[in-house]
Amino acid sequence: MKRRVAILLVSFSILPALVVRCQPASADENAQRRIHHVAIKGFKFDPEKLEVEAGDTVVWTNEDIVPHIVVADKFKSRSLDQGESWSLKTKQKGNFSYICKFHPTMKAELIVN
Ligand SMILES: [Cu+2]
Repeated sequence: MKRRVAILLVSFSILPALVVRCQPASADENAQRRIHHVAIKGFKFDPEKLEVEAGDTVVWTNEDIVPHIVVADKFKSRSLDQGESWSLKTKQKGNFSYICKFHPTMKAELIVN
């Protein structure tokens, strides 16, 4: 009986280690590294200045209770309610200043290298 308990204990301690090793491969980690997040909260973009590589994706998420719209010369989101996100896959290199269409004092910059 004691031996059976010991075997159970050993298998329970090995199991989590095996589960951790079975996590998705590094390809997923690379994909995640190329997604950048901008929070919209307190009537500010956070970060206000973001540098990415061409081909990266930027995701804006509105955490305010009022809607916001991300607008630059080259891109524009739909109206984002609280909790909603909008993503942009960057193609063109350059510096893109953007604002919120509803609140033009909200200013930020996206730099695509
Ligand atoms: Cu706004």
